[in-house]
Amino acid sequence: RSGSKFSGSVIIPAAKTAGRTIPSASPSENRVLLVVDVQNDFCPGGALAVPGGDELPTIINKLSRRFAHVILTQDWHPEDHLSFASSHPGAKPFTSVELSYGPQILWPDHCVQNEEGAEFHPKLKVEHCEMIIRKGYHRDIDSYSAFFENDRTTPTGLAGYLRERGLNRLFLTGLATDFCVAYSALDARRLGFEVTVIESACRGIDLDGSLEASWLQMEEAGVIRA
Ligand code: VGL
Ligand code: ZN
Repeated sequence: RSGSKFSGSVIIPAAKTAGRTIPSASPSENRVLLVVDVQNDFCPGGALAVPGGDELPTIINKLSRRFAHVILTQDWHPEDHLSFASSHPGAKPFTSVELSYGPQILWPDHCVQNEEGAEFHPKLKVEHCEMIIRKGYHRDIDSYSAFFENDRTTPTGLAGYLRERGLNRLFLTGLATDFCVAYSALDARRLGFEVTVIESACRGIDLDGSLEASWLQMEEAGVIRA
């Protein structure tokens, strides 16, 4: 429009967090940091504690300042979720059962909706996080991946969000390396995204060698291990 003092582009000042400049999101910025399940129950003292999980908030806070786009995931189960051993009379945690969609490991009750265990770790501070995607809220099906529930077909909507916004280079961090991080990374590759897993910003559960097995699978699928 003639007479406007703006000539097409608008300069938006970069947001500031803890004295460090966060890159402002230019339309060409296609990198996104995905922070998987950094919640109380996955940290020492929690119901399904991952060793070293409480080391991640500081690491991820710092890392996040290099990303204009950050998305968090939150494991978010109803109290009678079918992935809980307590929902299967006589069953013990860390054993496996056959559900309609295949084998499912049974876990201690964890990340129950609206309880403290489901909250993000109090030291995790990513003010510019643009979306929180909850998963595992359908009683009858678990969801390790941020993209699909454990039937590997019911979508969470994350792929659509990323595609619509042109965010096609994913950097994964969080808990647990060998479950929710690995499943998310593998699905993201299957969907055609570029995927880097930042090993120093992840921690694993390692059930029966699951940590090494998940790295093998990820590397075979073309995930970049950084
Ligand atoms: C997870 C087991 C059960 C994870 C979530 O975040 O890796 N693992 N629910
Ligand atoms: Zn869970």
